[in-house]
Amino acid sequence: MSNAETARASPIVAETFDAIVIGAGIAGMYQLYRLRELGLSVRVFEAGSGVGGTWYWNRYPGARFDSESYTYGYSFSKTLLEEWNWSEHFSAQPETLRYLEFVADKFDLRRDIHFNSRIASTVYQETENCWEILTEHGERARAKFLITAVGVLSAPYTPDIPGIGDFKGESWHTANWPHRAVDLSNKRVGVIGSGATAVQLITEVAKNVGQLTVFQRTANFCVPLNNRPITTAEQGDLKARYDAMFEQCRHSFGAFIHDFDPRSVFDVSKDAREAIFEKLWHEPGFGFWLGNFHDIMTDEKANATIAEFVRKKIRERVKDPVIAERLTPRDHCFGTKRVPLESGYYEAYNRPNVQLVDLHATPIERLTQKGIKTKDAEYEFDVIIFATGFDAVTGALTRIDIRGEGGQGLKDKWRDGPRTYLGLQVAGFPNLFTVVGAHNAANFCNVPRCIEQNVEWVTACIRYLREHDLNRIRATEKAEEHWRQHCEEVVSHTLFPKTASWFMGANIPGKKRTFLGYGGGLPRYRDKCDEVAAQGYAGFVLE
Ligand code: NA7
Repeated sequence: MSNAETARASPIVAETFDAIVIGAGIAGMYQLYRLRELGLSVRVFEAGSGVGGTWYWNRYPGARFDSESYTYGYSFSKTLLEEWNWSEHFSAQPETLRYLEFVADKFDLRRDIHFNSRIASTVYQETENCWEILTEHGERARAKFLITAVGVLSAPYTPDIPGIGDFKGESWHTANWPHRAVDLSNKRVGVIGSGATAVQLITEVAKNVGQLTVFQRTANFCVPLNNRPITTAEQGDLKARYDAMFEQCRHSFGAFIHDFDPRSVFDVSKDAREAIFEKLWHEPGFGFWLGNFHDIMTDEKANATIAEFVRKKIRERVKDPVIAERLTPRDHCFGTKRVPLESGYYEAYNRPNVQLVDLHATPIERLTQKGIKTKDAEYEFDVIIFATGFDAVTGALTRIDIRGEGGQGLKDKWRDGPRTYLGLQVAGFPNLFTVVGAHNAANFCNVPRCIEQNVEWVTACIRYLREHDLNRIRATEKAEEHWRQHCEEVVSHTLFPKTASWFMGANIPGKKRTFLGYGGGLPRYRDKCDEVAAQGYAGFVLE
């Protein structure tokens, strides 16, 4: 019997709460804080042994966020904003985890969080109108409201490569990096993948590894992060500008302090355009992508101008022209895959201890006891690192056995792509809220900004139900179908659907290829959510 089956058979009596939250990352912690304010009894179940979600799991060298630190933290508490000092414009994982631990302590969150408790299943009990959850250790609990705060990129994906269990050295996925110091100096290390994670990891590891071999399938358009420490003088200035920065984020497409230039690439001369690209190239963060001409995301001809600019930069930075060409993306438009931000990534390939294997030319055939065998060679390693990404957006939910009305499974319902209403509820799953769920603006966002919007909407909804003596909220099939059509319509005007990416679910074999987020940006998404609430939760049935 599996752990989950053993647990199902166990007679443990379920504790009952007003609300259960799954996940103690940025979203789950904030949801707990807000529901406590409403006076609800809340229990958070967290798979890890500490808070932090993404920042708890992703401990690989080089891990850091690509949002400006001061726009990434919670905005809800003035004292928290005042007390916390970020040390860099783009903070690294250890500091971000310390920040989230600080928040947990400050608001005394841990007393309602049950750690080391991965949820195996959750079933809606129709007669009692409650959700019963079951952890992998066999613990049960019940609540009227269930809120999933399981993250966008939290279900690690390791490809099913033949011989994967044969390798005798050490091996991890980047999201399961060991919680101990890892010494890679003098080691022979193989990295599979070249996405945003690999780009951060490779840059850092290359500096002190014995020999590093990168197995790349698709080259990416990487752009400089331009990170630097925050000086003491800047600290005060940034704090004085918090309100203005959060307001700016509220109104920008991706909730960053960068927003698209309303002009077209072709509104300016070629020289002027190149000068703008050059200026943005030297600015910090996502400005080069999300602060660029708006039509780079909608018009292939406009996109070609910026794609060529980045290709030129790669050629300038990588000394060996063969390696430079291998690192040059030619099969997708700039920005239709998540743009990795880098701090010396291309220069890593100028080092004598780093080599790049092009998997298009020589695919991996299998893992062996000693390493990785491609079509033309066997590479021997002490350590193999899988930087192979995530079953994004839907994976963390479909890996839980979630059963709604009539025993319907969420995984079955989403076989042909996610179906949600506002990315916050699913028809047939009453009183279940999916914070940062599928078809929700939070999937293409400076995530904490969207998390706050999601959590505040859910909290207001639960408050409304309580104030009106209502016990149940469920999305109608009709509203759900309208939302699905709206999401598809919005993204059809962009270049996203043309590229195989995790945004499209295309990185997971067998997963339906469809845009998993909301392509209309945060302001438009928020307006839709607010409109629904103002109409007494139109599209939902309240009972
Ligand atoms: P990504 O962006 O999904 O990248 C995963 C990488 O792994 C990518 O280069 C893939 O190549 C590669 N991959 C996946 N499967 C294989 C197999 N079977 N063989 C070889 N290479 C493979 O994940 P990341 O963790 O880098 O980034 C995820 C997000 O985290 C990122 O967008 C940020 O928001 C933070 P492919 O491109 O599919 O050819």
